[in-house]
Amino acid sequence: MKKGLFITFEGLEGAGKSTQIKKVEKHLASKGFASIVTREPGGTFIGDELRDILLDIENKDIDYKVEALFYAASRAQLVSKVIKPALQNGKFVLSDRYIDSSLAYQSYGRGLPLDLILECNKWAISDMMPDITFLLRLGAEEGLRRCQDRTADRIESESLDFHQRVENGYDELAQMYKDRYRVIDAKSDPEIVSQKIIEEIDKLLATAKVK
Ligand code: Z5A
Repeated sequence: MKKGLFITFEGLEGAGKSTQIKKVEKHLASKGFASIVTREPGGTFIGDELRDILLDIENKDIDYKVEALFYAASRAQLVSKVIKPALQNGKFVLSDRYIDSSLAYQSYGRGLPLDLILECNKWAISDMMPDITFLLRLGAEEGLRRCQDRTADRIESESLDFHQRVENGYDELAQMYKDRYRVIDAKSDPEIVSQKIIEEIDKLLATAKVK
């Protein structure tokens, strides 16, 4: 039976997901909660192999269906080998991207049918949905600007138009899944962003009566 809490972080590249996850992990540790951090795609041997294929800039001709299935396959392996066991052991799971990334990028970004991406991923994750999802909201231009000093991978090197479709997709998802989503303005200073996230997590801890 599931005991730990499952928290996911979503948003465009450069939104600050990894930065914030480190702060949340520290906050939870200060309260005596053990957590593990996962990152998608990847996080298992098979997932990391798929990550290499998915992000390799040489693989520009990948079929969008194959792309969607590889992301879902990486996620299925991560859920069964890492996320489910950690939650069953009472740990918190902090995941840098999860199912909503496929809805935002493969459906809103690539134009694949939302219901198919959703169904295929629900099967992949055995219906293991997050307890709470933080959308770190940042405009596509600002996100790309934050990451301009590093070498762009296959997805990062997509057009601004693609990243804007993903941005709009996340906004629609936040409306669709109001109960699960917490939308956080990611433009502010990292400390302010983390205060807002931690406030929400503390509320969740209080209501979920996690001991
Ligand atoms: N993808 C997909 O298409 N479908 C899927 O199902 C999944 C993923 C799961 C994975 O890339 C790519 O795969 C991703 C979506 C796609 N591509 N895109 N675009 P990744 O794992 O390599 O990258 P990412 O997930 O996009 O992470 P990121 O670019 O590293 O962003 P981040 O983790 O959100 O940001 P960060 O590393 O914490 O910060 C980035 C920079 O901004 C860094 O210099 C920070 O110091 C700075 N930063 C952070 N916060 C702030 C604030 N508040 N103010 C100013 N500067 C800040």
